[in-house]
Amino acid sequence: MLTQVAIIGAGPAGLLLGQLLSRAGIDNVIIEHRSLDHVLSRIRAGVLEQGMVDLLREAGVADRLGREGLVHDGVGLAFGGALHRVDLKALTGGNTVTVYGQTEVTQDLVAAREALGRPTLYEAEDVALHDIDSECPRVTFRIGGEARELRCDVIAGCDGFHGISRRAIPESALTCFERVYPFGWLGLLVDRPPAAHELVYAHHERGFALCSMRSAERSRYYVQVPQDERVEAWSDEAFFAELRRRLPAEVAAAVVDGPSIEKSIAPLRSFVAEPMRFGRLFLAGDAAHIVPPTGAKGLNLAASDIRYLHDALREHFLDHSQAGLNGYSARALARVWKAERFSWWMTGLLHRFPERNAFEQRMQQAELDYLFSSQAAMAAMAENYVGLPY
Ligand code: FAS
Ligand code: PHB
Repeated sequence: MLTQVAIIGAGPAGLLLGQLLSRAGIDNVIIEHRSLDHVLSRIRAGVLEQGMVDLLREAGVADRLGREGLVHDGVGLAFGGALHRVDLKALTGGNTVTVYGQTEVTQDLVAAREALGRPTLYEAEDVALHDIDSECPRVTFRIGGEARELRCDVIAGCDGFHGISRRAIPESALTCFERVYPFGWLGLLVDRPPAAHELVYAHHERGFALCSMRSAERSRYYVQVPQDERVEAWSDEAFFAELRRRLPAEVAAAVVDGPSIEKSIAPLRSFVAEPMRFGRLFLAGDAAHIVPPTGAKGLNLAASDIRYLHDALREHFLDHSQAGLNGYSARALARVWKAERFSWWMTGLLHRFPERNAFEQRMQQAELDYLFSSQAAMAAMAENYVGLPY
């Protein structure tokens, strides 16, 4: 098999890149090691920055997003038993966020790719990259036991944190930065109306909690749990009781219980691999970086990476210029590190860190007090939350 761009991974990054390249007339094949059903079953992010909404619109996959996405002008922060609203729109000169599940984004991208008739090879086994520092890189894999090879000009490593693309880069050529947090997020999805019309991030002495949503009928909740917590230890009843303990009274009273349709624990880490390129292999999305979900940046960073990588590949294939590809890693990392900082800051601000000493606990309290006593501090938080410019 031969193509111009081999894309490893059919998550949001790989599918969005495939969609943009296909619309530019650049041939591409996506190789995915899970089934389509598994890819579509994942419950993950829920908040899209305006930049990502604009990019999905440019890719021609934003019709349902336009109909069903919930535009939010503000977000709630709760601490000390009180709920404070951050007026994102007023503080950023009109910018907002859109609540629309990553699952829906993936569905829309899968449908668009099928409509274009572009190839996505699901359930590929033993995917391996070869000659990535040559002008003729190759991908080998097995489908249904049959050995296959895909020759290409460029490989886009969009296979997430646990994928093989980053690992194909020699360790000597890669520098990794990481912080693993001493807790995780226990998430629950329920078909009940949300507790509030905007998201509520809650700091509480028992631990962090988040009230989010997918629609006016479907809610997404999270509570901070110890790093080694098991999801089996949590009944739905126990989850909702703990969630209410961590929320201001008026929000807790509005939480509507119901049977969970999904319940899982996600670990929290900050991670960046530099550079995001080796030869003809380019990393994008979680393959190159991970943020704790507190700042709702993971999915949105995948989108800005794809913006930069798509533009660079267009220059390479259509204008025969290497400038974009040569500048891709530095350009993407400049935005990645700012989102890493904001996600790390939001996580430090809102979570309970049992290992922190008394001084560090006071620093967290002072950070919260300062945030709500300073218009400048609130504006800084707002401009990062809605998303820094691409
Ligand atoms: P993805 O991991 O989504 O996709 C990678 C794809 O590559 C997958 O389909 C995988 O099956 C495939 N793959 C892996 N190895 C392969 C191989 N060897 N060969 C071929 N294919 C391979 N972000 C937020 O903003 N908010 C959240 O609340 C949030 N919650 C999350 C919860 C969990 C459990 C996880 C893991 C992540 C969460 N994220 C959240 C971050 C998440 O949304 C990512 O940022 C987003 O999925 C990034 O998209 P991709 O880079 O496409 O990676
Ligand atoms: C979600 O709805 O899943 C969500 C929203 C905001 C976050 C993290 C997760 O910061």
